[in-house]
Amino acid sequence: MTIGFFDSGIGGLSVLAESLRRLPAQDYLYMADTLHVPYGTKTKEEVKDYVFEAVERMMSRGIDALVIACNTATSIAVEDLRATYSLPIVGMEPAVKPAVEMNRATGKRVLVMATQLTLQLPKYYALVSRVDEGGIVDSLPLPGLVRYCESLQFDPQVMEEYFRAELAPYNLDEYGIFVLGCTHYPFYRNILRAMLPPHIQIVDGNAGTVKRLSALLNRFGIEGRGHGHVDFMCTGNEPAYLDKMQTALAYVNSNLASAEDTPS
Ligand code: DGN
Repeated sequence: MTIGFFDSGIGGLSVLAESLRRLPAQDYLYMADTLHVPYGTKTKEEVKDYVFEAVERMMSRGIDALVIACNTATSIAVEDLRATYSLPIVGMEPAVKPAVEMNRATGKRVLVMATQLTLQLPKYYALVSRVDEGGIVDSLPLPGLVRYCESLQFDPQVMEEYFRAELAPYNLDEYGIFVLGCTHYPFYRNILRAMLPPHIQIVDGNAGTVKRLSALLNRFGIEGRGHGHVDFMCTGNEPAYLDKMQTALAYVNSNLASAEDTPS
């Protein structure tokens, strides 16, 4: 059995890493839409076409379940993908609901970071209006961050400077929790952890997505008989692509959420 993971680039590796940890007996096919990354600044229509083209290529390689390991692509295409393909499909959602719950006791605000497109879409508004009873959720688009990540820019000094500039308008004492609502952002978990005041928790939706995947695999009787083998595909034609994927997967592994800041 093979589980397909899709993202515009390397961001979905943060979800794949979580899945390799929790579901090591599956095999995986990872597809990156390297021709069209980043998605966050494209139109809805463009992104939907790109996602369908890439998923079609994954289908022809043969997958038994699909994870849309990209918040932007999920918001735009997951319902249409489910209507088109009969295999189990799991998408991403910024972890706003668990964050609001985990944060309740602090009385502080919640900051959701994601791509511009994710934060503009009706799905996000619907999510926030369902859970944000006290009007405590703020949203911060980080349009430059996917590009940094795709160029494997993980230098703590450079990235700290970037985050300090983005966070300058915010009074960090007012915030109790940050939500990483784009699958590229957990690459920066350790850098953020080191620079943020210790009272600010950092959560992402990766563990929740892998739990949903696991439940769906059980429901569909898709048993794990693999060994955590990962094949990589991309839409572009980059000779160094495989090396990049492997470097990025190793790097994101060292940034995975620890059990205590994982939303259940
Ligand atoms: N990783 C994608 C997400 O979770 O939204 C963003 C990718 C992009 O291309 N901007």
